[in-house]
Amino acid sequence: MKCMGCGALLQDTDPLQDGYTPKLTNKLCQRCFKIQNYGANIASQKNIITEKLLAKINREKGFVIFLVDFLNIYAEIITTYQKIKLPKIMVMTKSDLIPRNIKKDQLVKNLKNQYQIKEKIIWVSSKRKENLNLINDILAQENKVFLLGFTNSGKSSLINALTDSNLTISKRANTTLDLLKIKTPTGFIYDTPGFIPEHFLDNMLPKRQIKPVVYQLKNKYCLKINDYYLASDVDNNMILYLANTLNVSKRLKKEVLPKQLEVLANSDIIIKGLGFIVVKKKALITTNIAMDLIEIRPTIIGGKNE
Ligand SMILES: Nc1nc2c(ncn2[C@@H]2O[C@H](COP(=O)(O)OP(=O)(O)OP(=O)(O)O)[C@@H](O)[C@H]2O)c(=O)[nH]1
Ligand SMILES: [Mg+2]
Repeated sequence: MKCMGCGALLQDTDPLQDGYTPKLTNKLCQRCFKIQNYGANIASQKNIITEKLLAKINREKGFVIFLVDFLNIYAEIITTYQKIKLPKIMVMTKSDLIPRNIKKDQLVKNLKNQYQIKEKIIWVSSKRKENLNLINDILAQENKVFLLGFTNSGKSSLINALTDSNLTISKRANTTLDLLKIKTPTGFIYDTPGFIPEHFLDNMLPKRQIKPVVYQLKNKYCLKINDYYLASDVDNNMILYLANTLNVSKRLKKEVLPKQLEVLANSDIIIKGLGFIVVKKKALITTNIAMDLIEIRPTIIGGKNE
């Protein structure tokens, strides 16, 4: 029997392993029980290997809905999406978090251009139940649908919003651990374990709608985001699309930051797992953030990248 929250095989022998339950007649493993009932913050250590999961799905027949969260889109995510051979669609979820100043349809256009995505992209919110009819239309047409995406993109939340299932949802990575087949009125939808990015910051998800914060940063100042620093060699404007829960302030530059990035005007500096920062002017950016957590792209918000 599989745990109905995360898909792990239920077992009553090793409390330290996934799927443990003291009683095999339970529907949930102990971890899911604790997350669902006490809001426990427990991450599984299971190693989800992207290539293995992709190969498994690519052997199947069916339709793929690939979920992305607009704050966390970067090359690794798009490359993984492109490796899916089944007919597919990209769905940008958590639309309730997208700031009001961003026109969602324009954002979709920018994403399609930037990442050369041929398939349709639609946006939904599981929290506000927005556009769920578009997903229901797909479910009505396809009898076997796989919901794929990186960890925390909101796959299990979407299935819970669409059906009366009780999948485990959490803000930590690695919540769903194996495929779980869920009945829909006309077929099946599969919840799947999230792909795990090679490098990212876990546990930094925003709870409320993002308010982009604009910093006018004179070049003798730097930005402090929790323990991360960013500075520009010229007076610059930076617009932060980050969780409102982060501690952001402006500080005088004191020491030289070890890493350097050259960015064009209107670039996004993506901090994987955190969100992104739009840099308005061409600059040399210095920072203490590890380079494998960072990616630069022309901004998806709009503006000439030069
Ligand atoms: N604001 C908002 N938050 C959402 C939405 N959908 C999911 N979330 C949050 O995103 C986090 C991750 O949700 P999950 O449904 O567990 O994500 P997942 O893709 O199933 O994650 P894994 O099982 O680890 O792959 C949770 O904190 C959810 O509450 C949404 O539409 N809006
Ligand atoms: Mg899940």
